[in-house]
Amino acid sequence: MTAVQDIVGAEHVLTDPDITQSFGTDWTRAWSAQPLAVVRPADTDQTAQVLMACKKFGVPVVPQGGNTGLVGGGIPHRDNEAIVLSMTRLQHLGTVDRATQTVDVGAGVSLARLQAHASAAGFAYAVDLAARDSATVGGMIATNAGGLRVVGLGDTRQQVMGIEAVLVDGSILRRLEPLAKDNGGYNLSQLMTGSEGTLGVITAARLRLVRAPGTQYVTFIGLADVESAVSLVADARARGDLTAAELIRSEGMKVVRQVCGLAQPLKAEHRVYLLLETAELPELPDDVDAVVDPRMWEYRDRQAEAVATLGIPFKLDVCLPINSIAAFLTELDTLPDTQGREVHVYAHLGDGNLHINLLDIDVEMADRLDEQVLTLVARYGGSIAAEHGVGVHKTKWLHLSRSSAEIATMQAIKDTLDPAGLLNPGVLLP
Ligand code: FAD
Ligand code: 2HG
Ligand code: ZN
Repeated sequence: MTAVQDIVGAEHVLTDPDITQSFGTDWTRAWSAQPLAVVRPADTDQTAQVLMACKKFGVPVVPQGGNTGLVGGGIPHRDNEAIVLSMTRLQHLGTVDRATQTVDVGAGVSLARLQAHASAAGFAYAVDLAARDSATVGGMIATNAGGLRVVGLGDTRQQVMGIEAVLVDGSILRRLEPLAKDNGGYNLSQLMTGSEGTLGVITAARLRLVRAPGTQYVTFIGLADVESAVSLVADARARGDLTAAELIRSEGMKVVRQVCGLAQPLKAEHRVYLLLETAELPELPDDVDAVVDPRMWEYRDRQAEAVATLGIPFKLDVCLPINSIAAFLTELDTLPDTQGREVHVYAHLGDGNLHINLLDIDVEMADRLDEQVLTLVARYGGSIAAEHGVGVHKTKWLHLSRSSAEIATMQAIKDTLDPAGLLNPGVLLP
C-alpha cells in the first residue's frame, strides 16, 4: 500500500474496514465484499500511476464512481482481493463550448452537477436518471446509462464525443477535442463506453449538450392495460415531440404512495399508469382519467427507492420489442416462480425497457428467476441487459443475448487490453 500512498497521498488511501465497507457494498445491498483498500486519485496522471503499481504487484482494480450501479459491477467480489479505485475526486468541469455545444468533464462529476452546469450556459445534458445526485460521468459512460429521455434524446453513448481513459499498463487514450468528424480508425471512445470498467479507467469525457427544453407537458394517465399504453406512446411518437414515455404498474404505484407518502393523483386506481412528456399536449380519449402536472415525475422517479425500502430487491433490467411487451408481461406473471407474487414492473416504455423487481427472494430462487425470466426475454427477441449493464449478475446469461462469436471477440479485446485480467474481474464476461 505504501507505493500507492506515495502516489495519491496517505489520506486518499482508505483501509479502515468501517469506512471501506460502504465502498464494497452496492446500492441494493445484494452484493458485498471487503475492499483491500479504497484509493482516491486526484487526476489522470495519478490514476495511471496507481494502475501501473497495481499491475506490477498483480492487484485487481475495481473502478467506482457514485456506486449507484444495480448489477454488482462496481464493487469487489471476494473479500480483501481488490482495491476500489474511487474516481470521485476528478471534478473538472470545462467551460461550455457554445460553438460545438459540447463540454469536457471529469469522470467524477455527478450527473446533477453536469446538468446544472449545462443549464447555466443555456443548454441541457440529454441523459437523466433518478440517481442523478450520486451517479458520475465515468460510471454513466462505463455502463452506457439510459434513463428517462432515451426515447427523445438518446442514451449516454449518443452524447459521448470522446473520452480520456487509462489502460491497465498506465497508457492514456485521450480524445477530448470537439471534432464533429474524426475518422482515424477504430472508435476507442465508443469501445470504452459500456465496457463496465473491464477495459480501462475513464478519467474525462467530451460530451454533447442539447438545447434547453422549452415548456414540457407531463401527462399522467391511468389505463386498463399495457396495450393501451403502447398505443398512446405510438401516437405521441408519431407527433414527433415525445421526450419521455414511462410506465408504472399498480403494484409500484401502491408502494411509492405508501413509502413516500404521495397522494392518489387520479380519480380512480388503475392497472397501469403512463407518464408522457411532450412539447404539445397529447391527444387523449375524452373519458380518460389523466392529469397534467410536472410533479407526476416523482411517482416514477422514486420507484427504485420505494421498493428498496421494503427489503433487498431482486432486480432484472431487460429490453423487449415494444409491441411484444403486453404478451411478455402476461407470461412473466405466470412463470413458476413469479406466480402468486407481487411483481413490480416500472419501465421506460418508449424504449421497451422493463425493470422487474421482486422482494423476499433467496439465492436459489434468484437463480431460478434469472433463468425463467431471461430465457423468456430471449424467446421474445429481447436483450437481457438493457441499460444497467451485465455486471456480475448476468455474466452467466450473456449467451442469451450475444452469439459465441460476439462473446469470443469481446474476450479477445479484453485479453489484449488487460492480459492479466486485473480490471474488474468477474464483470461482464463469463
Ligand atoms: P458505479 O455504480 O460506481 O459503477 C458502475 C460501473 O461502472 C461499474 O462496473 C464500475 O466498475 C464502472 N465504472 C465506474 N466509474 C468508472 C470509471 N471512471 N471508469 C471505468 N469504469 C467505471 N441507470 C440507467 O441506465 N437508467 C436509469 O434510469 C437509472 N436509474 C437509477 C435510479 C436509481 C435510484 C439508482 C440507484 C440507479 C439507477 N441507475 C440507472 C443505475 C446507475 O445509476 C447507473 O448505472 C449509473 O450509470 C452508475 O453510475 P455510477 O457513477 O454510480 O457508477
Ligand atoms: C429506473 O428506471 C432505474 O428507475 C432503476 O433504472 C431500475 O430499480 C430498478 O430496477
Ligand atoms: Zn431505468
